[in-house]
Order: sequence, then C-alpha cells, then structure tokens
Amino acid sequence: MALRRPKTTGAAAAREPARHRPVLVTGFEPFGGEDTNPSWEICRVLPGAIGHARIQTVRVPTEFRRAIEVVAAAIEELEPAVVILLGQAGGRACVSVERVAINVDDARIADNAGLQPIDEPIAAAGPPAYFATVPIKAMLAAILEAGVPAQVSNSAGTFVCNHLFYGTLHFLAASGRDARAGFIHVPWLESQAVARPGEPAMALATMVRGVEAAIAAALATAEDVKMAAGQLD
Ligand code: PCA
Repeated sequence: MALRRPKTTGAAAAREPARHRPVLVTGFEPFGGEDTNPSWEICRVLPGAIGHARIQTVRVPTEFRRAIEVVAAAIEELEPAVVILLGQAGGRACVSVERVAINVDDARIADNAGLQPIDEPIAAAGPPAYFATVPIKAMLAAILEAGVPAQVSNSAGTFVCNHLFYGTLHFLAASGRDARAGFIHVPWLESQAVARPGEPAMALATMVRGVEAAIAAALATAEDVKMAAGQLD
C-alpha cells in the first residue's frame, strides 16, 4: 500500500520547502468610478506557473478590513512562499516596487463599501511600519531588464493598497509564517488614460512582462542585491 503523506496545514505547511509552495498574486476590484483595475487585469492573464512555482490569483475587494480578511484567508488556504500584492496607482508613469507599508489609514475618497477612515491605525498594537520582505532591488532590476519602466517607491499611499500591504505583513508576522510579501503599484491602462489627456499610462502586456520578471526575481533571490534606487526628496 502506498504511503499517504498527511496533509499539512497552517504553520506546519509553512515549513514545507518553499519550492513546493505557490506564489499568491492579488489584484483589486475597480474603485473610484473606474470600470477596470489593471492590477486584476494582470492577474487574469498571468501564466499558471513561473519557474517551478504555481501562480494562484485572488481578486480583492477595494474595501478597508475586508481586503485583509480575503488575503489572510487565501494565505491560510494556500500557504504561499511568496505573496505579491498588486494595485493601481493612477498618475504614476512607472511600475513601482513598494519598499514600506505604514500603520495608518487616511482615505481621500470612500472605499467601495463607503468607508473613509481618517488617521486611524490599521493595527492598534502593531509597529509603525513594515518593510517589504521580498527583494525589492532584485525585483526592480529584473523589471528594468525586461524593458519595463520601473522605480522603487517609498510610499504606497494611505488608502486600501497601503492598508492591505501593512495588514498582510502584520498577519504573516503575527502568525509566524515565513512567506515573503511585497506590493507592486502599476499605472493606469491606456484605456483609462484616454479620458485623461497627458496623464501617464502603460499597456497591459508591458505591465504583465514586468510583474512576471519581478516574481521570477523574488523566487530566485534569497538576499537582496545592493543597487542605488533611492530618491533625494
Ligand atoms: N489602488 C488603490 C486601492 C486599490 C487599488 O488598486 C490604492 O492605491 O490604495
């Protein structure tokens, strides 16, 4: 009789060798009156695997609290080795690899459930900030190498994207998981920029190429590379 390997869950599953665990990639629902969100459009067309890692995608509501609940549930179910959160940053020209998530909500507009928290902590007892735990410079280098304009960003804003970034890193830390997590903001799609003459936009295929390269770099890089990508102001 063949030996059946017991199904491992929770912290035990998180100790599985990282190469057997998937990459979780999330994208947001449209918000702010848009009818599309490039972050989810990217998820829809990503390949099923990058290198040896399966890619699992989840669509996240653009709602404070609920976004974190949806991603935490997906992490508990899938026990990914790497979590890449994607979001739209309309007005930015580059793919932005976010460095840091801060413990504050300060919403300029209401979220999709009508919530508009102002100057509220995300986790009352949490640290002021978390750094991304994926290798942001190696990812930046890989995105640029793929021919896609990119930068490191030192602020993911104070809306639902920063909220989810912080909440995911806090959930991973608090539950003792070793999964690495990062956030990538992408520009408007060209279709969204048509109504905004002069505003920057990027083609979906270009974004996808950049995100694929970033995921491959995150999987291949245990220790981040040193590469100047800071800003003077
Ligand atoms: N961008 C928003 C939230 C959802 C999204 O795609 C943000 O940058 O906060």
